[in-house]
Amino acid sequence: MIDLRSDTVTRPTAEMRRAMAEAVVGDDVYGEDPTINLLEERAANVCGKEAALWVPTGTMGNTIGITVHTEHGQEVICESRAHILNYELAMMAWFSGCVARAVVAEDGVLNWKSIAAEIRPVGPHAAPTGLIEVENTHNMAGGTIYPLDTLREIGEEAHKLGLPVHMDGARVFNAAAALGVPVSEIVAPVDTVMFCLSKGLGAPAGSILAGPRLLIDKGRRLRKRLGGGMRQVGVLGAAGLVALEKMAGRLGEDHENCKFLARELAGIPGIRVEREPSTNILFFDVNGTGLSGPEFSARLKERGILINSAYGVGRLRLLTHHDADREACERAVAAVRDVALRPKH
Ligand code: TLP
Repeated sequence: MIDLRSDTVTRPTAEMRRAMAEAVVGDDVYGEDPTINLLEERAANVCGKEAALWVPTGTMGNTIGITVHTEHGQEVICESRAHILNYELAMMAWFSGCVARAVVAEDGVLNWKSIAAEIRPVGPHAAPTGLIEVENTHNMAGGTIYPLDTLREIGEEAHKLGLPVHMDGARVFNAAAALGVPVSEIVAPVDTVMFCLSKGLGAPAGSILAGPRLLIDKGRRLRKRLGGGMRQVGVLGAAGLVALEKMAGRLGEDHENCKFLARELAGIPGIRVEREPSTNILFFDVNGTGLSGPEFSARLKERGILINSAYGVGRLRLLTHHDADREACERAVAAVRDVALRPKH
C-alpha cells in the first residue's frame, strides 16, 4: 500500500528506533527526563523562543496554546478552514471556553486588514477578541504559506493592540523549507507556535509548543490537566530529537514530489488540481470523472493507493512524505489515471 492520506502516516526511521531503544529517561512530570529536557531546549532554540513544551499531539499543543493566552468568553480570530476550528473537536470551546471568529481567506492566508475588521472591543454585547491564530502552512487550503511580511504586519499590529498571536505551525518546517529561511524567522512575529514532530518530520508522536517561559510554565500545568503528563516519555522524545535534527533538511524532496503529482494529475481527463502546491499538500477534484470522492478513493485502494476523500464533495487530498518516494508517486499517478479513464472498473 502507498499511503498518501497524510504525512502523519510516516513511520519512525531506523535511526529513530535506535535512539528510542537507547534513550536515557526519567520522570518528565518531575521535569527529570533528560531526553525530553534536551528536546525542549533544542526546540526552543530552533524557534528562537525562551522555552518549549513537548506535548503528545498537535491538538493538545494548540489547545494549550490557545488557553495560555485567553480567558473564558473571548473570541479567537482564525481562518474559516483552520484546523483549530474544524478538526479539534471544538477544544477551543470545550476546554479554552472561547468561540472562533472565522475569517474567510481563499488561500487560507489571513492579512492584517481582514483580521482588523473582525476585532471586537470590550463592550456590553460582543465577546472581546482574545487571540489571533494563524495556520502555517494552511492544511485545508493546500499547504499554503504565509508570506513573511504578512506575518510581521499581523504580529506588529496585533501587539500594538495588546493582542497575542498563536501559530498552528503543525507544518511550519515545510514552510521554512519552501521559503528557504529558518523556522525562527517565520515564528518571530508570533507569541507562541505549535509544531508537529509527527508529520513530515517522521516521529511516531509528539509536538512542541514554544513561546515565552511564563506561558510555557503555565502550559505545563495545563498539559497535566489534559492528561498529557507522560512520565518516561524520553523514549518518544528521542525520536523527536532525530526528527528535528535529521528530517527537516529533506522536506524539499516531498515538495518536489508534490509538484510532480500536481503536474501529472492535471493532465488526466476529469481531474482538476485545485492549486499548484508550494509544500507537500495537494487537493484535487474528481467530479469530472463521474465518480464520487469516496468511490474514487475506494478504487484507488483496490490499486494499492490510499488517498483521503474526507474533505469535501469530490475533493481528494494527498500528502507527500518520507515514506513515499518518487517511484511511489509515479505508481499513484498511474492508479489515478487508470481509475479516471476506466471509471466502471
Ligand atoms: N492534521 C491531520 C488531520 O487532523 C486533518 C492531517 O491528516 O492533516 N494542526 C494542523 C494544521 C494539522 O494538520 C493537524 C493534524 C493538527 C494541528 C493536529 O495534530 P494531531 O493530529 O497531532 O493532534
